[in-house]
Amino acid sequence: MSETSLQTHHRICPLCEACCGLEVQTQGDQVIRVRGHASDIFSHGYLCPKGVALKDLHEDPDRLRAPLIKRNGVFHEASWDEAFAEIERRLPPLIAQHGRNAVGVVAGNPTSHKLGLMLYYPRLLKALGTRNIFSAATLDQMPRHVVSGLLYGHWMSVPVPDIARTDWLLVLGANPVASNGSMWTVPDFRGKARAMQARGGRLIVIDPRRSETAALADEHHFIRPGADAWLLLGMLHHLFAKDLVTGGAATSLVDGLAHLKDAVQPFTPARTALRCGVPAETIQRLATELASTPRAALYGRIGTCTQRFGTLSTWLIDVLNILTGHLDQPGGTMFPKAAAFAANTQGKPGSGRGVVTGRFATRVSQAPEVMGEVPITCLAEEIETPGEGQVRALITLATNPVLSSPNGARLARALDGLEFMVSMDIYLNETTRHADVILPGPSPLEDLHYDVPYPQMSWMNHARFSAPVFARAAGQPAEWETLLRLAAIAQGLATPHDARAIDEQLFTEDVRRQFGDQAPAVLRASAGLHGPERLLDLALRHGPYQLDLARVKAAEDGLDLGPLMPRLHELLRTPTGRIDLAPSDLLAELEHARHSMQENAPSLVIIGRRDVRSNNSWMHNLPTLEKGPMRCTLLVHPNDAARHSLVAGAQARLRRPDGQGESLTVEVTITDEVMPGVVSLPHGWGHDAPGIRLTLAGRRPGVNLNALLADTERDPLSGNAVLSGIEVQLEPA
Ligand SMILES: Nc1nc2c(c(=O)[nH]1)N[C@H]1C(S)=C(S)[C@@H](COP(=O)(O)OP(=O)(O)OC[C@H]3O[C@@H](n4cnc5c(=O)[nH]c(N)nc54)[C@H](O)[C@@H]3O)O[C@H]1N2
Ligand SMILES: Nc1nc2c(c(=O)[nH]1)N[C@H]1C(S)=C(S)[C@@H](COP(=O)(O)OP(=O)(O)OC[C@H]3O[C@@H](n4cnc5c(=O)[nH]c(N)nc54)[C@H](O)[C@@H]3O)O[C@H]1N2
Ligand code: SF4
Ligand SMILES: [Mo]
Repeated sequence: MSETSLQTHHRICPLCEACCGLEVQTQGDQVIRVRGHASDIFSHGYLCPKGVALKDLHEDPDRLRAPLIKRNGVFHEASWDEAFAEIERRLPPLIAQHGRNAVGVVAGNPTSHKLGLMLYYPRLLKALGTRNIFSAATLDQMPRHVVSGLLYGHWMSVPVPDIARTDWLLVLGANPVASNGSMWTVPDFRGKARAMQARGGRLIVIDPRRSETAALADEHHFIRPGADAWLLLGMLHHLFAKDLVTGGAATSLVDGLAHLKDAVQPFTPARTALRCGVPAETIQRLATELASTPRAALYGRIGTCTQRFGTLSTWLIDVLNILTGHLDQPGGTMFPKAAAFAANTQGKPGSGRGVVTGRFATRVSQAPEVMGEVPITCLAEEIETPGEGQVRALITLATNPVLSSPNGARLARALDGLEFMVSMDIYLNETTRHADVILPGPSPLEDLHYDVPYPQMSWMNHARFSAPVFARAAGQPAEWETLLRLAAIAQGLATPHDARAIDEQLFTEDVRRQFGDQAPAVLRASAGLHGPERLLDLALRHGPYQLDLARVKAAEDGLDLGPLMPRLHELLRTPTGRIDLAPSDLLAELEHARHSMQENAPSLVIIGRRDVRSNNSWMHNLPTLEKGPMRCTLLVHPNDAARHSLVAGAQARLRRPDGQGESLTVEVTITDEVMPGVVSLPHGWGHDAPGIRLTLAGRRPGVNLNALLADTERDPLSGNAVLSGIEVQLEPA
């Protein structure tokens, strides 16, 4: 084949949870174009502008291609050996002197989209043995994990709407038309929602902003930010009051119904309507429709998670689905069955150990551990506060918490106070500029791909693998190799440099432990494979479909493993093999919700927003996405604009009345798409820090919403940050 012939590669997009199948056309070492892979069994050719921008990402001159080491405050390019030598020189002595908890780890969003990071990150954690583990999960979906753990016995047992068959879908606090879905892998949500509407189904959206998804909906209702729990409680009250609690697959498995019924008595729709701003008649009608539509589902996401009552709201969503007979039913919410890596397909079907939280707590704020980690909003104080267990060194993996975590400005100062910081990241950005060593990963097109978490939350069952489009540049390690080398350094191994050898040893040990007598046969079956591919092959062989990597690789369009099927009986991993509908922690939260039912709405609160051409904090440097109007503007309702003497395009100053955080100066867009009393600003902007290497993003930096938000507000059960519904003051700048 000549150097110049066109080649077509099929790739799963690693950028967001939709996991679209893409077709990448290349010529030699150039990307010619990216489009949807029409015959992909899962996404059928759908893609969004970010998928197209993979070409820009691959070509971005600012993307790091060699490690950087900081000396006297200035970054210098270094070889990989020099970078690891620097880490070996500085990290082990810190651990020796101050103990294992002196090293903190923060893992970010792209970690979950990378096979190597996902499978080898636990190796690094094990080698470090630290309790100071933080991740974007506590800025995002931790309430979902807690509820899945409490009700179904595993953090990752996440029911998703069966959109292919539902006739009524209520979406709270999610905007899948812009975000392409989350904790629900559903490429082309718009197309699937339209198909539902075409068969007579209805889409209803509850959101303080008339979002892109609300614009598509049959019905949209504003809700006071942070008040979803009261809407849902009103619905639940109505179900009990009108005897609308129906049978269904799950009801024979539930305990605690009587407790629950008692506990929701105070939450009449008349009362909860005042708190959430949705009229009582609407609350009652939605509950009746949910109960009387045979195929119906409730789905909540960022808006319902990133609030003070995040776990309570998420629990209520599941409770409503269960009590109306929709959980585990076609057209309701169902549990996907992943081909690999799903704990709910392992071990004895139908019962298990369940989950516990709070096995330890953070040193400064005593925030309980959840799912092996502690709230990211505790990171700055753990770095700043002296004493035993203080975080003195930090390893960041694919994360930019200075922009993505509340009180980013404080966190930036705290990072400067560290004795040592290593970042595995592909950019020199607002967070990694504080590092001493930056270790870049390869371009996504130089990496293989298989999704670990997302098939556990997908709209249909499937298995898809993609090979790298391009070989990695000479000397560039895969990220799993970098993680193993870091792990070996942390453990003080004598020869930490040979990632392949370390991998061999760890794999063999794991297989012997897990398979006992069968270990030799298991090892033989994976001969010739190594690294993440070998772990994937093993997981596929021992998964519920008994596949193997060769079979998945051979399916160029992906393997269709069928529609979602009822599986609650075998999926449960609770100790009782049943669902406790009324866990004591949640009944306690109901008490708190009852106490705050009378709270008055502040006159102005802020919420977030996502735009289809943006991805959290890190894709603003790509020409395809950067085009067009500025996206980091503050949406203000006309009444509020008038009240604060603001005109369209004016600059406004935002601050918190409690004096926390920093004030922001931002351009105003006046629109009635936001509810009166609510302003909306996207997160992930503010690319004006000194020393960063984001040329294009720096031309229109925007402002950092998270510099305004406080790191003191959390949902107590999950440790999730409160990012929505925070009181602000507005004035002309
Ligand atoms: N106010 C407010 N804050 C929010 C949110 C909100 O709604 N409102 N949303 C929250 C949510 S849901 C999330 S998930 C977090 C996300 O916050 P983070 O976890 O910080 O993730 P990103 O902002 O996506 O930043 C990703 C980082 O990974 C790097 N990166 C990209 N690709 C790779 C790769 O292949 N390898 C490596 N090693 N690095 C890579 C990027 O350069 C960037 O530094 O933000 C949260 N912050
Ligand atoms: N284009 C793009 N896609 C993305 C991302 C991105 O940054 N850009 N980020 C990815 C990530 S990490 C995630 S986690 C997902 C998130 O996916 P989604 O959950 O769909 O996130 P958002 O688009 O922020 O939608 C949240 C909606 O909740 C509303 N809302 C805010 N507060 C409340 C409230 O108190 N109650 C209710 N009912 N609604 C409220 C907001 O107005 C917004 O419309 O998106 C992913 N996809
Ligand atoms: S929606 Fe866009 S970013 Fe998300 S997986 Fe599909 S192409 Fe990639
Ligand atoms: Mo997220």
